[in-house]
Amino acid sequence: MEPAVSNARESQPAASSDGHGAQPLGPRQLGPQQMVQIYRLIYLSRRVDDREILLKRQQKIFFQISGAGHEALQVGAALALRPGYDWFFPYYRDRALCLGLGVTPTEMFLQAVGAATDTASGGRQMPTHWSSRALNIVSTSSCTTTQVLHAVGCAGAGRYFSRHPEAAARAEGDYRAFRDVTFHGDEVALTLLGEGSTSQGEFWEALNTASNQKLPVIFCVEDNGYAISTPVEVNTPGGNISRLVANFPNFHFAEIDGTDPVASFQAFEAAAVHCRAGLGPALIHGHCVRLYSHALSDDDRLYRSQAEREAGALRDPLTLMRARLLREGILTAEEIAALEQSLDQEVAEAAGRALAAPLPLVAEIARHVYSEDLDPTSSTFATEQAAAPGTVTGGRAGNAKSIEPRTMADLINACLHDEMRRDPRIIVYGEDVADASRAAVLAEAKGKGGVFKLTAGLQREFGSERVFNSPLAEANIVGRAVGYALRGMKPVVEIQFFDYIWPAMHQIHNELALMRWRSNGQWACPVVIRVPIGGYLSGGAIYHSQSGESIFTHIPGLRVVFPSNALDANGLLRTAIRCDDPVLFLEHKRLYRETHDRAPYPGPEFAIPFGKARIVRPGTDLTLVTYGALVPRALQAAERAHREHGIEVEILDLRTLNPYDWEAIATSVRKTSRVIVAHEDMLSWGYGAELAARIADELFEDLDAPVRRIGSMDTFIAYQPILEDAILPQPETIFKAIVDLKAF
Ligand SMILES: Cc1ncc(C[n+]2csc(CCOP(=O)(O)OP(=O)(O)O)c2C)c(N)n1
Ligand SMILES: [Mg+2]
Repeated sequence: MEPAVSNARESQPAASSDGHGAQPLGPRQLGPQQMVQIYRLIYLSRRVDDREILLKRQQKIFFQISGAGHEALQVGAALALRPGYDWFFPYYRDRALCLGLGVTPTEMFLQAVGAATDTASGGRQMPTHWSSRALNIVSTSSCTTTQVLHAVGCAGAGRYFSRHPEAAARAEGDYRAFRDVTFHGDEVALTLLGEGSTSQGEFWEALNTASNQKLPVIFCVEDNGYAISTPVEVNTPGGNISRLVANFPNFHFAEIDGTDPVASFQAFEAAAVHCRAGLGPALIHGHCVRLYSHALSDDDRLYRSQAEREAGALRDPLTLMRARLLREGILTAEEIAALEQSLDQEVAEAAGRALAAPLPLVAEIARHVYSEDLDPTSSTFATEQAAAPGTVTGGRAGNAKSIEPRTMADLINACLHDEMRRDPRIIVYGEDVADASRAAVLAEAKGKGGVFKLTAGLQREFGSERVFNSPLAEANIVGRAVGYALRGMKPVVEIQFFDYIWPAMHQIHNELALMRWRSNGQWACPVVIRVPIGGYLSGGAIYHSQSGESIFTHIPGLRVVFPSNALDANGLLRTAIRCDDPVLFLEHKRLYRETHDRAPYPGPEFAIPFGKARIVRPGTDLTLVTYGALVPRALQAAERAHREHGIEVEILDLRTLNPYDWEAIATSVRKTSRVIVAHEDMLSWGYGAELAARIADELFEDLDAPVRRIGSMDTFIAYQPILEDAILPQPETIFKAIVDLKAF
């Protein structure tokens, strides 16, 4: 029996996609109705492209990139998978896929004009940067290849929820109240990319985990032979990606003619069967053609021969499918003409509707940079008074009595234990964070639990599904976290050293932090990234001692936390985990085991709101704004200034850098009229520059002296301790600045 095919949502082949019906014996053939549907989608996609090109030339839209030549491959995928059930991580060429899944031409034109009612982004993203919550199409960026790691994380989340359905339950009091979970147990994640984009490391990082964990991800490489002007053999050694990936275990592979929609449909059906059965991922390599230039701003005559362009035109899937309908007697020429005419009409009306649509409001630009549901500065997280000291169990702190002071390392570990007990959606992964990947060894060995032992005992208590080692690949860690969090999970991941966060920077800066804003609030990924940072340890040298927090406070959408003591680390980490925004949680390595910053375990409900500075030392003569490892150094300097000069310095520990407590700074500066901003990071372009500028701007009338800054030298951190000491600010540096500024 042939399924109805009036639109893609109704055209799902029952046999393979719900996992319950009998599997087809061979590739399933498509009936006439489905063949017409395929033609309809290919034609519609092409006409939307062509209309957009016209609108761009008329300057009514501002960007255009087409899917012309890729449609057959994508339509095959759309018909084989299930929108709103399976998950989709497409790229900019995937117009025909999205039409097949149920995105309407009107929605596409609304994005092209940047309308307020653009359902994908509210006028924030270029056209073809898809997003639909209802259809499970996750917001896509312009970055080539980032999406493949999201798909892997998404598939991991689906598996996790199907094994731990209790974790999907709604819960009040934290991010879970706003992150609803749906899962089916046999859903697949489809991600698509161009052949040029397979050169990105993230592609290989995604294959790695999908293969290793047998995740139900279908990778589709849309091979049009070019990445803008660069031909395939430059990107792909040997010119064929299928040959390069062939040895990844657990994969189902198919290399197909991507201009043939039936072959494509059959390949996707077979891939989905493999994935839904839990056998592993699949990769479909479709050879298609790029019929137009890369985008409207490109001219392919500059780098392609005429003969090649003419040969490509002969493989146009639209022409091929039209000929097939005629050849197979499915439609007559007149019927095709009538169908095309009605689709032309549909496209014209859709474009007209979009051009008349309201434009976004300038007043709403800042909406959805952060969660509008849960404010981490709010009283929800002000439970410091409710602290109920108890006994720490598990992990590094062992069964220590509550009143015994514990180190920052102990109390971070204790918070992770507490929160993982409370919230089954938390997973912890990163490099070497597990006690032992080969868990059997734990019967005799203590376990690693992180190079700084901050995650010690977590795997032992919560198992290898919730606490595990990642591959040695930072983009993999953060990219997958985005995918997990999109599904409602709470990844609390570790980057082993701040110095090695850079491979993940693309994911942090371009994906994690702006998923919510770019999708106009539809998607969010409230991940916590824990990162050991800083120097003062002697011997850390260039690649184990750097700071660089201002680079991250410069990213809208990302919260940045930097505690200076054990108690704050415990309470702020709890807020980071429970809140609904992505958080970079910076842990100063030198403070991990200091004795001066220890505190008794404050109990499992102790939270500190973001954006609330702590007055470390009250004073009247001068304000010193600082954070992290400079807090104890500033305190030393202030005590000396008091002893030797009678100067009373007020020290503010900011605790969180984004948001930061402007009120506390302003109140103190109004009182003292003198201010120093001190940090360990380099002076130039550092965090202090922003604070100094704002103080000078908004508190000018209150100042009796210039705003001073203290930071490290504008170099890297050297290995030899004499050099490191000279490079980093010392208590002596701060003392001198205090005395100097007081005398100004
Ligand atoms: C990370 C990144 N680098 C560079 C670009 C600029 N860029 C956009 S598309 C593209 C070529 C992509 O080629 P391919 O993956 O083959 O996809 P196609 O456009 O051919 O479908 C490049 C270099 C980008 N968007 N993202
Ligand atoms: Mg290409």
